[in-house]
Amino acid sequence: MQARPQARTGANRLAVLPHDFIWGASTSSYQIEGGAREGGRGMSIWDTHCRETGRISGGHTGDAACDHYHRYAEDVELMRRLGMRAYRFSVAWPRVLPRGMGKINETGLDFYDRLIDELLDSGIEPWLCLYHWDLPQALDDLGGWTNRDSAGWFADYAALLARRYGDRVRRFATFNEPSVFVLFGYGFGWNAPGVADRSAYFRAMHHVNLAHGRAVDVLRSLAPSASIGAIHNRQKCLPSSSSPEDAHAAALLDQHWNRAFPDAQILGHYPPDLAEAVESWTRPGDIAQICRPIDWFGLNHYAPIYGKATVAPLGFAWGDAPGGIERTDIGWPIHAAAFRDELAGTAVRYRLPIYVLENGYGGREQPDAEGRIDDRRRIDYLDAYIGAMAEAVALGADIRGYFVWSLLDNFEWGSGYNHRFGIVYVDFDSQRRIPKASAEWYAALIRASAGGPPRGEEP
Ligand code: IFM
Repeated sequence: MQARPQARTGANRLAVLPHDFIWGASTSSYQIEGGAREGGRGMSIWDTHCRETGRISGGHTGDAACDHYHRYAEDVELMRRLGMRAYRFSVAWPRVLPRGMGKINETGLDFYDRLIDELLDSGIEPWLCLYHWDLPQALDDLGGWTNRDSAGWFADYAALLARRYGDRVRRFATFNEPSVFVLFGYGFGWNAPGVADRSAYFRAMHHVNLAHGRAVDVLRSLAPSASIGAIHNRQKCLPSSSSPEDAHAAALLDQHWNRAFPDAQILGHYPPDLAEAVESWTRPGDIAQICRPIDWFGLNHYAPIYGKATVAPLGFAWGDAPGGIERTDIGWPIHAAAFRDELAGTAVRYRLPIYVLENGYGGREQPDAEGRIDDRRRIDYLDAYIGAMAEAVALGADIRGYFVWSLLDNFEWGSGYNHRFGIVYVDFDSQRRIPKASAEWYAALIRASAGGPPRGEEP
């Protein structure tokens, strides 16, 4: 490890955080595990997508990723040394159910047994996310999320995980960023399964919401002491120009990106401009099935996003940020006050305890001649964003934890291995891990932050 820097988000600024505030890190199965052909794992839609020419920068795949499938103990030890209290990971559905349903793969289940036990032995609380985008290919062959049966497939998968891990895992999340994988996977066709179709998009949206509600019920009945949430990206949607058409597109983007899932799941209705399109896929009782009580809101945030007017198929397009804005190395705008506002707005809108389950800086850093990675710009970003989170707490938002994205540099979807989000550098040739300066900074911040006021009752 490198020399220990002091946390700059000084103890004063963090004194508003509750004394048992949870500091952790998040990852996801396809992005780090590798071992794609090992232990009986089935194919996922990302295995397929990565093999389609031109989909992923450099033709990269998650076949090896960070080799976490074999190196999980080393990764847990890293987190322990950094002082993390919690780790959010996802289970690869095709690793435990190679065809998505039916025959169970014990070898796959054993892997997560070992990971969970290693975490618990190290004093790190496991936060298990059921779905971070790697749908079994066999289910996609049946229509994937566009098939209404997907809600039942997901409920059965949730039951398997609750029965197997519910004795040791208390924190369960249903989906990570449903609006991203549904919009990019079925609306724009950029992500797996690469579909760009208006009807498929709205069907998938509704079925993912149904699957969420079904899974919440299953988890409650099979793991009665579980604390259950869902993870949504919340980002300010701004117009990419001063035209009224772009202003309208940004407002529409907000309904699709920020509200289609949490409004349905927590408030029991779809945003106004989506309701009619979803209606044709809705059956009596669906909204009640979707809107099941949950215990917390998992919030992911990186940067504002920009809407641009277009006619088809959804009435908005992904716009560029205007010039003159400070950006991360990979080009995402840096705007910490927007994070504060999203946190404060989410607290008021949904009235649930919030855990920040993703926030981080995308860079391209490489080790220097001495093998050190001095990622100052990531530290500056994290310092500003964690400070903004503390401001939201001071404004009254009930925020109970922060998980940095990500523990490790990993497979960043369409960008392959070119964008690095880790606080720990990964040399993808040797699989050597090198904690960056930001890892030491984060460890110092965790040490410095203990000691705020107690908070309300834990769900
Ligand atoms: O890497 C992703 C993650 O899988 C979902 N949220 C955003 C991250 C950075 O793009």
